[in-house]
Amino acid sequence: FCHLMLRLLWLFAVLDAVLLLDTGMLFPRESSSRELKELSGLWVFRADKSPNRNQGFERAWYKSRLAETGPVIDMPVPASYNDITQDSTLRDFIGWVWYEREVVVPARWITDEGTRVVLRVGSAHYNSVVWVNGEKVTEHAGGHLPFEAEIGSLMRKDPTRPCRITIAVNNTLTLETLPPGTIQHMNDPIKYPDGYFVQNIYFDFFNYAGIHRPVLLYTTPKVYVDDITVVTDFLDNTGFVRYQVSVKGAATATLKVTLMDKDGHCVASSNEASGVLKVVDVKLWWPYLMHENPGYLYSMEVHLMAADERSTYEDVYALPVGIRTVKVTNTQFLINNKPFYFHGVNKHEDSDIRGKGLDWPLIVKDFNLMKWLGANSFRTSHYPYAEEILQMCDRHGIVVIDECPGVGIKDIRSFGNASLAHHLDVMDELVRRDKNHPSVVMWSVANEPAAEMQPAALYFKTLITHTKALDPTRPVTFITDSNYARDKGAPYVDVICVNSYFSWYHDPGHLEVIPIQLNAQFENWYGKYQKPIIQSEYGADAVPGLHSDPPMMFTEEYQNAVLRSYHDIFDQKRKQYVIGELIWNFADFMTAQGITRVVGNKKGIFTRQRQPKAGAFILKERYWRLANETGRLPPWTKYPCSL
Ligand code: GCB
Repeated sequence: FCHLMLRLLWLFAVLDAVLLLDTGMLFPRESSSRELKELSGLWVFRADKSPNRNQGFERAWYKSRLAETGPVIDMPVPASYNDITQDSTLRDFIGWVWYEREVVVPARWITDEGTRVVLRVGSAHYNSVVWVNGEKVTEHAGGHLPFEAEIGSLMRKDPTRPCRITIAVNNTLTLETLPPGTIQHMNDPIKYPDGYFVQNIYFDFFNYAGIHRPVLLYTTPKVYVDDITVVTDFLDNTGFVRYQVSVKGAATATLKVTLMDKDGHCVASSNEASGVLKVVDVKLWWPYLMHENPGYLYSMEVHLMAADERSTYEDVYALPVGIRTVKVTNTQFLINNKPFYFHGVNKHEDSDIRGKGLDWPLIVKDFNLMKWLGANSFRTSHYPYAEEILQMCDRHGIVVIDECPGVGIKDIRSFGNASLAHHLDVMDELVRRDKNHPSVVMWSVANEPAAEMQPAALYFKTLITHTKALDPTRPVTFITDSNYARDKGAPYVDVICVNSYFSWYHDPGHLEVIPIQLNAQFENWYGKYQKPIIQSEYGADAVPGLHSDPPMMFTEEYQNAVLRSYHDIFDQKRKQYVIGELIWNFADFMTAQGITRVVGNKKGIFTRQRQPKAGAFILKERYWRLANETGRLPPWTKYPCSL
């Protein structure tokens, strides 16, 4: 009993911390009280190619139809705009681009004053300003995360007009954006044309831009469920779901909260806005290959009723809930108190033509490939991925290390107060968006920052403690490279993640250095911090179809040899404190042009078109073997029959 009380007290304490974020960012879902209208498809588009990129604002392009301001083209949404046309100046464009779409909504959305109409942008790169019928409704700094604005009242001003949505998006990166970058003006008239400037970036992926995720309109009643937070635990075969529902639009409302199992049976219920739901004979959420029934989700249905002098309001929202726990010891990562070994991949949101635009065929293909490979996890290198992807992870039991866009923090000026304040805001937005996903088991606050610089120690201490305070239920990491001087964040993290490219960037061509250098890497980090370690990146470029034996760099044989050599050391260290290995990268991806990149980064084990290189088969054999050893596979899945 005592044990149970302690559990419940813990649940209450941590939930209060998660609640510090008081406004919600619930994923828009249809229900009996909510309608949804996707604005995917063709938008009107114009890049502002004026010398200062500011003509659109100076001439107020949002005030009229975009086509009336000058030449426009068709642009699909969601998609990056870079690879859609044959125009290299649009591919490499830096500055403001303008999107526009006219929408007609059902009349009742306008006539019913008790309806809220919300415009939501899943993500746009990077800075966005949004107008409806020429009036500014919101702006947002940073890509990868959603933002929204209530626009019903504005639409009601002139119900006869269709609703014209204008979104201006600017992909310029500065020292204070995430990721950071710099704009460099080249003033030498002998070398450069007049007004020439470039965007410098410090990360290794193409700076795709545009509206990358769906834009939609959705409705809620005037009194509505604004947010739901759940924190889960279990003891023996009883599960606990501590929850909190935030209501907006009324001081009081009646709530009914019901937890349903997969078959639609109610397993627990309550009439309170917050409390603990007790689930007998709980079915836990398990990772793929760790259990015969991975990714089990309950559905928490929240039913709200409220009234004012004019009307009554009813709102319904259903949140998928997975019941599981996550803990870290000095040497282990525990999911539901069982050791979990990450055998997975690093990904990118990246593909031909659409760039970083959300694409369902690609998402489903990638999940099929990950499952084929026997991967149980991935890291969202180097920015938050679409919520639709995390929902797939919840359902399929794919474990996620959720990374914020803190990549390429290399300049000392990017450790200043303004940068830190923005980084903290981005972590707030990320935790607010992803806190309820059972698949998300750890936050990553940055990738390979220049953490040896003096201000980094305080920067990362503040950032990591802030993140832990936001969400005490998940461990926090930051990703370092093999330079030991860059350990300034290490004292504060729960898990050490290290990227290393022995025999590639260091001692290129010398495969024989891998065992000694990798061994030293692990011993040094563990010796100093006694924290579990994930090899968060390792790999080698392989141009598909390029062969040589003995292996040479850039051939499929060399990639194989690097993988095998790393795996030998992982097999020694995973018996001690190494808790995971994530290949760099799942698939080839586009980068900026440069002398080390031949049409992009070729470290994928799949090509950009998702066909396997030889390395994919090595990884497949290994991952299924690891799953058989570390997981709890039922006999009939012991080995995929294709092996
Ligand atoms: C890294 C980076 C990743 C790069 C990779 C590479 O350490 O984290 O963004 O793409 O190395 O291939 O150079």
